[in-house]
Amino acid sequence: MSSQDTLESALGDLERLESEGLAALGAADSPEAVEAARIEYLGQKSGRLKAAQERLRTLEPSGKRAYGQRFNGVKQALEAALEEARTRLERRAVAADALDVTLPGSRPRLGHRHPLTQTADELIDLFGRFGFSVARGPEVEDTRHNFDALNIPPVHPARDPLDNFYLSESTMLRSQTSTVQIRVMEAQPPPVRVIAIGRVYRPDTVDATHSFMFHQVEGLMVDRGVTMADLKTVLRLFARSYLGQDVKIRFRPSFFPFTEPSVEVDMLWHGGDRWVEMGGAGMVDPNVLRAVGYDPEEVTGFAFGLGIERLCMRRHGIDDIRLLYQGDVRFLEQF
Ligand code: FA5
Repeated sequence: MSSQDTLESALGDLERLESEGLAALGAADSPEAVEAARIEYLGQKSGRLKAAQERLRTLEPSGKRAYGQRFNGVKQALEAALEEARTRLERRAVAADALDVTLPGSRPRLGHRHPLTQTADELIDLFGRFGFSVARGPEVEDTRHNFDALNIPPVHPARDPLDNFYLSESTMLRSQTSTVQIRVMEAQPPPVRVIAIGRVYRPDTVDATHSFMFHQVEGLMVDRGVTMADLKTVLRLFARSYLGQDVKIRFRPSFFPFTEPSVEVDMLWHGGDRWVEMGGAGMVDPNVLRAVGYDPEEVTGFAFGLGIERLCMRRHGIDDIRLLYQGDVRFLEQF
């Protein structure tokens, strides 16, 4: 009778072990809690399952079989519950790393075009409306395009190594976009009506209106009967369209080897008490037309080259050219 009781109470203990173990593993909410439950129930040294297994020895032989079967069932149930608890935590860790679609979104920070690029795009648009298409030329130029074909002879002071970035005796970083005039005329017969926009390089001392690298917009129009009046009209129209109807510009007689006559174009700076040079211009010199195989008796032309930085500065009230190259977002954001 007493061995029967022992089996009964042993089976009862197994039952409790199972339900408590399943509850503990089911409730374990962290890797630490799962591990603690594992040690308590399935621990090899002093786990409760181990103790239940040892109890087998104390039972009457007649009860061993029933107890052993039940024990195996409990063991399998607890091992399965441990496995399940581990999988559950793993899944939750993966989910925590993944995108939480309930969080408020963070807006990507969109940039915009640099003010100089904006200016260049507007120039292309404006001159496009005057019938000018866009031409391009290389920044690494040969001295023939930068000087010779522009009627600048080898002895001319503009070719001084101190005033240019030479790469070799016959190649250089172009010092002006006038090079593109030559490239365009070499490539096509008249009539021509193009602008060229790009970087130019000069070892100038940097100050509020000078940089060693800057941008120019070159304009060239060659056709029958083109006159200085056309040049002045186009530049005035352009200045009013880009800088505002009230902008004041003036033309001063000047000299460029590749134009005759030549002028310098100034704009009244913001604040209104100072003239700043916007560019040079003039009627294409007959020598230049001849050098590219055009007949100066047939066609005439005008050309101009304007500093894009200064146009951009005048338009936006920027007082120092260096601001355009510093990449300071607080400055750039304003345009
Ligand atoms: C020229 O470069 C001539 N090629 C312009 C030209 C074209 C004349 C076609 C006739 C026919 P100039 O060196 O003056 O000219 O430069 C033109 C403009 O570039 C200047 O008026 C100024 O606006 C700008 N510029 C000149 N040097 C710098 C500099 N270091 N930094 C910023 N802008 C400059």
